[in-house]
Amino acid sequence: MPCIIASTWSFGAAANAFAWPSLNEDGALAAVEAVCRHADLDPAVDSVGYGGLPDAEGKMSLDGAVMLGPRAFGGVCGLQRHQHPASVGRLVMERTEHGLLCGEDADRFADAHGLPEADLLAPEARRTWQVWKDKPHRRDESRDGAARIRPMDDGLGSGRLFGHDTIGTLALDEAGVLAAGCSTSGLAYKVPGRVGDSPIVGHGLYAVPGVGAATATGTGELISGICASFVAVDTIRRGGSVVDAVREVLSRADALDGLESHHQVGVIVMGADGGICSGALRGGFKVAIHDQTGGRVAGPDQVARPDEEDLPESARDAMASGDQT
Ligand code: SD4
Repeated sequence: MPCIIASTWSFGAAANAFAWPSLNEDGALAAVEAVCRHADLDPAVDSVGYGGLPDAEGKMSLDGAVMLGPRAFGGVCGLQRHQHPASVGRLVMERTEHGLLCGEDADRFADAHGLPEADLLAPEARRTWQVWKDKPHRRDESRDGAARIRPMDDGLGSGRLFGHDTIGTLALDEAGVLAAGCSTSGLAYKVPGRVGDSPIVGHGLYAVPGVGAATATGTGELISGICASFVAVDTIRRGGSVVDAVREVLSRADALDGLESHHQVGVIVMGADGGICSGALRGGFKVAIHDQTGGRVAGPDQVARPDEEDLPESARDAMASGDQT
């Protein structure tokens, strides 16, 4: 079986390379956990975990999960004192009868399993939040609303996704085991308590042994609304290809009411044979793939709205000035 890891965004390339030995030595579950942990820890990636942007009150809260199949998944949401939600999710999967723990109880669960506490808010992220908080907001902007910024990836691995904070990853190991993982600090300046798609099976990630796996990134509410990862894997289960699976997700995303220019849905689908297809509602999404031949970063195979490849000029200016409101 060809071993392969595929992760969202170009910063996934460094995480894939870090996780590659785990895939070969410890299998697909260890690999997706390692990918998530690498992205969580890299403060140069202002996109996931430490270095990510906090909620509207300046608090960091992390969501994440791992999944091997419909009877083997675990996640946490609203983690505030521990750095690696996918690792805590793995413990939920392996040590409990449950699938998802939330908030302070998830942190207490991590404490009970000996995971170290960490300060999740990087000084640079705190400064960025402070600027956002102190800035007079226009009347049509909610101070309690998440940043209305579409994640854009220059493909250089910089991880500058501006207000979006997720890694989603899929791995297939030599034994043919498929695994999926997600880790995120969610949307910047989200309403405290908000949980997106990333820790929820069928939304941010899904896997069915011998069938396929999928992960999604972008605007969590849209991804949840179409159960994007479930739809992708179920398309394969019903006889479709990975290409069909991506097409199905994108056509459902594209048909949603009230789409705005900052909305994005990115998806990666992996078949049981390691075949991969990726797609995005709009341009700006990147996929990092690592196999025996090495690592590479590519644009999505399908884009539902290719004429909306680039952000409007005004949004680019805001990004260039670091204005994440
Ligand atoms: C969320 N889907 O919490 C995540 C954020 C994300 O690129 O993927 N950003 O909504």
